[in-house]
Amino acid sequence: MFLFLVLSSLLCIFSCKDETARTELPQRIEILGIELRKVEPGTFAMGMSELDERVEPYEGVRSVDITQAYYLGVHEITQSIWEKVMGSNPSNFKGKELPVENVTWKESMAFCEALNKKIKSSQTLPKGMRFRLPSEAEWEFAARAGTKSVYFFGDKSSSISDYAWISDNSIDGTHPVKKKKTNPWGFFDIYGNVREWCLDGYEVRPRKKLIDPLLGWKNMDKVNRGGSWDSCEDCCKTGRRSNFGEDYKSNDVGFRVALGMDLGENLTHDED
Ligand SMILES: [Ca+2]
Repeated sequence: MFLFLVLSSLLCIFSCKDETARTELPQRIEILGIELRKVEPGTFAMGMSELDERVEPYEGVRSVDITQAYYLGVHEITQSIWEKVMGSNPSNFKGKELPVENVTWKESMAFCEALNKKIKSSQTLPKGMRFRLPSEAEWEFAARAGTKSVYFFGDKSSSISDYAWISDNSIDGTHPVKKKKTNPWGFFDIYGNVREWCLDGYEVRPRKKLIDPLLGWKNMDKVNRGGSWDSCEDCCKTGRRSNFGEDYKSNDVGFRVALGMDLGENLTHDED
């Protein structure tokens, strides 16, 4: 009986602690017009199945644990938000609510650093969290939103125009963010509009369980996800990766931000 009580108490301590940690973080945060939604920790299968053996090492399915809650932008970073933080607008297609594009991976990283500095005095950020690009695993976990299908709305692409601006419906350009339906967790433009830079370098995925992975950090070829206004349906599949050099820029490449703990990326910290 005594042992039972001790075990029950321990279980309560751990579960209550976990529950407390969950409730301490708000579901949504909005800063400088950036709307972010919390993503709870979880396990999922990242990648694509039935691949050619040459591609499998790069895109094959791996089990991934996300062990810490993080926030992901509900929308792609818009030009108005970029201007507030960076004071310029590099985009090819101009419009305040259009996603910023024509930004390199390095410039996207610089935006996150500038954003962190701009709000440094704010007390509204969850403790220990900072703005950065999402890891590829964080991006796909939120994009899948608990689904295992090829797209978050099913295995067939027939309804993709309800959710995405792609080559079939974009009329050769970007569109204001948040105009299509969201994925099941409330994220807009996961597919299409602009493809989105992630933290990871493009590298082979180790054949093992991956825990909070950040792969290929030193690789200058960087991952981007989701396809763009210039993509076919196939290029938007949830597990599909694409990659460009860290200095590459194009009118169909942008990003959304994450707010989370460091993943070991050795970003420059300003602790002042
Ligand atoms: Ca997108």
